[in-house]
Amino acid sequence: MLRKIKLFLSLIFVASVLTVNAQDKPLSLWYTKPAEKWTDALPLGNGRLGAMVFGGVEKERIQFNEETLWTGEPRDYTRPGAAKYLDTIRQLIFAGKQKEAEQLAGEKFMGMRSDEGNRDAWIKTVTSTKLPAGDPAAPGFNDASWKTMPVPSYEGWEAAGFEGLDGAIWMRRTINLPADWQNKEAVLDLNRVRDLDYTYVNGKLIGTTNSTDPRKYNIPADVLRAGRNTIAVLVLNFFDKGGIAGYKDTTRHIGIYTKETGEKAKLSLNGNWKYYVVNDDPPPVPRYQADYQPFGDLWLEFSHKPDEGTYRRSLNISNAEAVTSYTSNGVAYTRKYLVSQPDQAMFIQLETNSPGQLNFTASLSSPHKLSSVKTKDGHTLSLSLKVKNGALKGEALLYVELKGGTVQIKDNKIEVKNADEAVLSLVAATNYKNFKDVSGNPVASTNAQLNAIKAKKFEQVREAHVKEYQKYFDTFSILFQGSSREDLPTDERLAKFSSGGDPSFAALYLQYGRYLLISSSRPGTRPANLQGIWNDLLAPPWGSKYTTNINAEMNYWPAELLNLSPMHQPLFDMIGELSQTGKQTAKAHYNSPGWVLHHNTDLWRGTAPINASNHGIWVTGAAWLCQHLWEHYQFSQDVFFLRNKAYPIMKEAALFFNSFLIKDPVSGYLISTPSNSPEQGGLVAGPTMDHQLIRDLFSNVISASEILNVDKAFHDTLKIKYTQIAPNKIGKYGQLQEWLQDKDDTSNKHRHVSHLWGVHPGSEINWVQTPELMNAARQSLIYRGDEATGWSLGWKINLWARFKDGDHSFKLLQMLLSPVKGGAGSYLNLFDAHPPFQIDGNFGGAAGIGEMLLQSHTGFIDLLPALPLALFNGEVNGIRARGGFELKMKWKNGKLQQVELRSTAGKTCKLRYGGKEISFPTEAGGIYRFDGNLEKK
Ligand code: FUC
Repeated sequence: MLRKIKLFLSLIFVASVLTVNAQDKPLSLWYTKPAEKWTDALPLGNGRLGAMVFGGVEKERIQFNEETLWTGEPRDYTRPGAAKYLDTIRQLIFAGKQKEAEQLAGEKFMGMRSDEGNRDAWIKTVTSTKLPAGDPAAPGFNDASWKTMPVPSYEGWEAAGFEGLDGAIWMRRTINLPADWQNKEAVLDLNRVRDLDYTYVNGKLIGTTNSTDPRKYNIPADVLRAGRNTIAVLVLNFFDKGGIAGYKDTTRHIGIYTKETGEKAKLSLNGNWKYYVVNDDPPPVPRYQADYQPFGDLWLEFSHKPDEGTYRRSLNISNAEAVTSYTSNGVAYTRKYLVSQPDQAMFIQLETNSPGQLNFTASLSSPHKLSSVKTKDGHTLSLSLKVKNGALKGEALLYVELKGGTVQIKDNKIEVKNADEAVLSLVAATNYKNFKDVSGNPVASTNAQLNAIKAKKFEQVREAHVKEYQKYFDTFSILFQGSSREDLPTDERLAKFSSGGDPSFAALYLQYGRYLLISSSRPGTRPANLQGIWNDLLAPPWGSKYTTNINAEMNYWPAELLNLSPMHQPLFDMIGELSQTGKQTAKAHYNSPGWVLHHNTDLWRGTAPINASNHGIWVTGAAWLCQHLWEHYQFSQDVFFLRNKAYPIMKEAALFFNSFLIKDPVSGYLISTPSNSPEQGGLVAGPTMDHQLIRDLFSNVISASEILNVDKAFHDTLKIKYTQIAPNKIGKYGQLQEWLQDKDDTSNKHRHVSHLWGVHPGSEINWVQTPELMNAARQSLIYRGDEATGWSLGWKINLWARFKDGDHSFKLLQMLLSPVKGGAGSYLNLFDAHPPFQIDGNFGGAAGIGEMLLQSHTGFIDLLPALPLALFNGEVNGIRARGGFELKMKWKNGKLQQVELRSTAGKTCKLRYGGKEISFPTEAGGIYRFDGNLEKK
């Protein structure tokens, strides 16, 4: 009876969810098979904890993250004395000596890397380590007890199941050679090895290389034998991808050939090689910035298989819950997964419709070398870890609660037998407190987190979770009508989207972008990094950190427009922290007041230039981030925020540029130098993008100081300087110049379209005020072409929307929403592929669809400014406009039918549609309705 009541109550609950959001059904990603790859798995998150659910039946993997687990430690990233070289670098650039400028900057101007370990000593140790069984290079060595790994591994042996393996590793194999190879000179071709190798044939050292050069080693005539020959390589991998990498082109094999017959008679050495880890603790490699880390994996094992055709896994983004369901021998099994913000934990409820039939084991593991799993009590496992080469430690607890059945823990594995239902709770924490302080206690934190939820029932935490999530998600809804493929699994929909039809898939994609932002950037957490909060790799691409010359900002393009303003807060918090560290960098590197940020930052809020000087010295990160503060004010009209949070930081950023800008000796304009147009063309004077960014910052600081009635003198200075900054220029090909000189290459297809910043996300170039520049910018984008990496497609979608070419914009959306085939597109879980996975494209794409429907960057609210044919029928509710407005719109056959506008700040509203403009005063809280001709209703 109790069960029936519960079922009834949960049906009511589901029904109420449906009425809250009429689009529940389309708002799901679903599949008919479990995830094979990480990018097939479904993401969950509460801004701090992230999880990737694979949905396996016999073996379920839930990979999880905690957003503060990074490598590194709090430290000063600036290079003392760097500023001494600034003038010389500038003079070299002005004298046309770019390479010299880059070299000097590379040596004297980049930030400080973390400490290097004693590599030479380690190499000495590992190369002289004797194995008890003898010399592994020797032909007679017995490697029967060694395991095997596939060779070559272009993406590193990590990709072949050896995640986290760095160190000194022997790799061996034998090969039978024809009798007539004896006494012949030969070549051993391994191509790339990461990083250093000592390569032996039949016990003789034939080569060693410590670079990325291809390995083609000569084998002297007296080395090869008829029959069995032994190849042994001691591979030393210091960091990141390891092993014999071979050829990227997989049709080319590594191998061996005689000089006489040449490469065409090469015998392949591809295949399984024996390996033995001599030492997996190489000394630290100096790093400019830190890497975001995976935390661990939760594994569930079942000893049954699904009945044919019954399996389904899904992610419902209207309530942030994943479900895996199937029947096995006619018994139904359902797992529900959620990551709760109110309860700061992941919960998995496992149910069956046949009481007593639930049997499974649950265990924890971690890719971190310094990690261990222990049994805490009869219901709880703990996972403790420490990041290698860093200050952070992590702790996770997995707790199980049953209805019926028994639980016991054996060999650190939870065993559940004959249960009716089980609920697993996972909590995790680190010792990170803030970017300067790692004195937290993760054991105490996780104990407290678990104690707070132990007594709660799953339905209770689920209800609180859904309520909290929908507070954000339900502020916006969207419908694109037309033929739909909602009845197909998401992977099939994705495969078909670019061939047309299925406009509701675009709506799903937009809402998925909002889902991902809510899941990776809740108020009080760290901002979404390059992968949001989802990462399974110890050495993720670009450290999965924050690249500020496009990627970090793109993550937040949907925040205001698509009604997720609270999700913007973590970025503002980070900007506040960067303004502190950036002050030290401004002083040490430029001897300037204010704050500066270059093209990357990390958990520790590094602001100094990193990597190569030709692209690492890019000075306008703070200007771009400050645009987000101003945009938040624009959309919210929140003067308190402007006065207390935004303006002080914006002003400090402007103070930096006020001192940094110098007079161009040729044109006399104020220019930004040294810098670069991300990430091409090298170190230059006056890239167009910088000037657009600095003008934007100056103009926003000027407006803010007028609104707040402060800093009159500084306001006046900026007003003068604003007019002296080098202007946008149209070049000889009708293009918008990317650089100060008219030197654009019209065949340049580079992914960055930095000089179009003024079109989007900036606004100084637009059809109303600067139509010539708008045309030139459009021409530049035509030259750049459509093909691009994921985030670059995301940017171009927004740009074509600003050019008011909805169809072109949609075409790029179709490219972004295509299955990954080597290039850009989307993975099966609709994560954006740069490739590899980078979340920015998801956010850029979502915002771009919004820009097709509404733009408000020129003082007017433009309704349906770039509506593509493919989205000719639809409605949106909750889209936001600058000035403090929220809109509800319906359109049919490409024509606006009705619009309802809510004013949140009581400002005058200017609407524009179909060549008609209207302007009217509003009252805060007022609602204003119009028909498709902007006539009042
Ligand atoms: C910038 C881009 C790359 C990549 C990286 C994270 O450096 O140029 O394409 O997105 O950031």
